[in-house]
Amino acid sequence: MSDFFPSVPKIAYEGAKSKGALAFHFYNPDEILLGKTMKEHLRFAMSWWHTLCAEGSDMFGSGTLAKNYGQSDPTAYAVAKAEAGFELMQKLGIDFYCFHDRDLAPEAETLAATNARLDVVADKLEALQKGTDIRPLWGTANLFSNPRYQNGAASSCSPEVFAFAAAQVKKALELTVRLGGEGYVFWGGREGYETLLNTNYGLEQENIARLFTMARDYARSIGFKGLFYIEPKPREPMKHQYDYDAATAIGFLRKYGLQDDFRMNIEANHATLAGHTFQHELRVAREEGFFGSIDANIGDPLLGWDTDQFPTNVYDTALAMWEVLEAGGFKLGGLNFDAKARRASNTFEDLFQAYIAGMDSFALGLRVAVKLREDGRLADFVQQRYAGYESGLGAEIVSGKATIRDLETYALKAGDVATTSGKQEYLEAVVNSVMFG
Ligand code: XLS
Ligand code: NI
Ligand code: NI
Repeated sequence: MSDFFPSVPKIAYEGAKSKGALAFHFYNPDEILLGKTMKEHLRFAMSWWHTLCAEGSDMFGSGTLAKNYGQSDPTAYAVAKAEAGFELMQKLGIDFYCFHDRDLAPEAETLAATNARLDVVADKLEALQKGTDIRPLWGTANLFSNPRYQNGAASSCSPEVFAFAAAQVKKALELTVRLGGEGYVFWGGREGYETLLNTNYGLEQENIARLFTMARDYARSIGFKGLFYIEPKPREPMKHQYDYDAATAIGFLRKYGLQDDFRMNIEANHATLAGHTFQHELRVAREEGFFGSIDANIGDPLLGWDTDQFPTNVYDTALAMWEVLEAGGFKLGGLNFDAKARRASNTFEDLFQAYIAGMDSFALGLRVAVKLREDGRLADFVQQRYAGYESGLGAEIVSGKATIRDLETYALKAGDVATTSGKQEYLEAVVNSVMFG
């Protein structure tokens, strides 16, 4: 193992009572809950971009934590970054990573030279993975940073740009397959528009579907067995992002016949930007049969952009893990920390503590979700609330037997109906009693 983080030991589970600052308090990887280890339930992943690349720069100032790993040559830097990433994952006991092509290695003068650089990094990653369980949870292509993508990638007005995007996706798929990746993500990047005055909305939508279809067919042809994901996000960077939320993205996939290969990658902060809760987006994905993977982070309720903070709100993680358990758990997906330590948390120790905080928060969320299921009051309440549809009039509606005329006859005779209480406050108190009881 490399030694980029000498002050950080291998992080161990020390239990809730421990005050250790570099230890897990709730995440006990080997502990069995509902027949699976916590590690199998949670399938944590490291995000290459925030963790190994982002130095904390913002609109007003440069980075606060240098991440050049002692290298100035771009290829040597990319290789050192891979070593640092493996050290971090191994110290935290994380088995998955997520990457954009451009996180692995910076772009060179030409696409061919960039691809050659990526091959060097892929050799290194293959060597580092050997003898470990570490592999990509998913790969993706960065189709938004380079200025050529100013008008979008697949949704660009320029076929030349479309071709560059396709070439990047092809290479990113090859890397994902070569490294044993279990998924491939499309986050919309700049797929959207600023004004309809210059936009052919219909053609842009179709072209996005064309790129997805090409990618799916090519990936299958080179042996990719994993899942594709769309990661919905509204408002940023384009004012109108096409994959606004899960419902929108699912409708798109169904329209273009992509529903068998694609699932959702739900990011908490993107959900809140869309005016939804994290749980809502997971519920939509689950109920529609599109539950897939999660980008684990949290936004700031006072800010209107993607702050990508490490998740520490246990109420949110508990309700998210409730949805994950109801979906039958992760299959190929997992919990990717698409999150960065705050700019003023400017040491590598802070980065480890941020991961520990996030992993412990999801571990707590899992523990609460398991208890909520065992407690049963929430599920029982919902079952009772809709019990009317199990017999009599309700069963006739559900089975399609009742016609609109039958229902009118019924309503005319009934006079009026009794209302039932939704009991929201009681249910919120039940959640608290399970969390803290
Ligand atoms: C940006 C997205 C991005 C995706 C991968 O907001 O969260 O990081 O996860 O392209
Ligand atoms: Ni994300
Ligand atoms: Ni995001």
